[in-house]
Amino acid sequence: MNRKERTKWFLDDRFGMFIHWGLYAIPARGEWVRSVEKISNEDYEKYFEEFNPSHFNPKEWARAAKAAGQKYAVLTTKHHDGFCLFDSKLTDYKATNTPAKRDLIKEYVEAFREEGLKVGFYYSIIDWHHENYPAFGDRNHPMRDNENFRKKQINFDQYLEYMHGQVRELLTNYGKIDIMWFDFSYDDMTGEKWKATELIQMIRDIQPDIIIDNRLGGNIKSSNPEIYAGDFYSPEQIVPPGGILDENGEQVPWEACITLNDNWGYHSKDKNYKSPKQVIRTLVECVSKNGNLLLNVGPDARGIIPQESLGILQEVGNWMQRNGESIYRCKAAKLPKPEWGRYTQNGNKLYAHVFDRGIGPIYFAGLKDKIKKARLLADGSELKIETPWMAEQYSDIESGAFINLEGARLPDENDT
Ligand code: FUL
Repeated sequence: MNRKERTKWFLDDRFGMFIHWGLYAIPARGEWVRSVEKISNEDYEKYFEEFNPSHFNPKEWARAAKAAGQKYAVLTTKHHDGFCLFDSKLTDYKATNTPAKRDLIKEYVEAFREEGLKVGFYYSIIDWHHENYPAFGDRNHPMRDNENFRKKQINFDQYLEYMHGQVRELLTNYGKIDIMWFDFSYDDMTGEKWKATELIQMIRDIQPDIIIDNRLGGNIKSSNPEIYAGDFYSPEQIVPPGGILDENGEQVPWEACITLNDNWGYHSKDKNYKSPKQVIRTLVECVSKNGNLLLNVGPDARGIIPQESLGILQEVGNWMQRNGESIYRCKAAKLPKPEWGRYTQNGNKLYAHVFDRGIGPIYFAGLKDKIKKARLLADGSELKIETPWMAEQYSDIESGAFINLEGARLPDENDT
């Protein structure tokens, strides 16, 4: 399988749930807390000793994702703090050794599969806990930022063996996995420092169809994009203007990962939540530029997704129920960017997502001939076409409706 074939389902599905969860949910100040606050090994240890997510029920997470219209999920199997939610034979630093005493990844995979969702693993190649992980401590690489480690002699090869071994475990012990989401390589760490070629080869040997993100190789450009660039790009907290093109000007698969508030991991004081409307717009924005949206939730120490996040997901789900047709299997339309919103397209159906009502009819510039039929997607009602290229009535995205223009010949891939 080549990248195009591997990523087909992914680009059709368009919308996924990112889940950041680990020991850092206990201090509840975000997933970087250990590095940012320079917490020592000993002090961080207390979270390991007390980790006991009494309300952990991944079936509920899966149901929330499904109800929101999300088709896949990606969960942190190990974040930068090195704590493993899975039962790795290669470390004691894992959920089965905490009071939780469970392989949380196993339960996650089963629950999400049961709801018919695709399953992904986030895995941090950074590891602040492993004794052979380098103690970068400068401003650009505040990776561990811990005095205890600064002068320590390390054997990086041993870390690589551990890291590769854990990836092998993850892809061997939990059945078919759909996405491997590595995080992250910084500029001076080329893919080869992580032995990325070898790693990717191993992954493809175990799970040939899995898709892999682009974070193994830093910003290194490779002559073999299948290897270093991964299967998809992973812009963070941003929807790249114009989508993402490769050196030849071809669209490449991408997925914007975006938080619901300002943190990935649970933060008890962060109430800066986006509105459901903003989230819907962002999803539309991604699809209108050929991208996916991986929307994050950060469950708390008990394993519960914050109420605010659940509320947003529910509203997005209501919208998706009526309008999902304009998201799944859709892509960018080859039309000039409209003033009133965004287009998505699936075959000869053009979806006009109206962001701003304005006062008059809306105009569809660039169509090859006149519109034959226009309907509100949310209820199927007829829309009056005033002149061949203008629709007089329309609703807006807030009320969950927009126009489905059928029949007009649209510029397609063969049009220049
Ligand atoms: C970043 C990480 O450092 C964050 O903690 C988060 O996991 C985000 C998705 O990727 O690079």
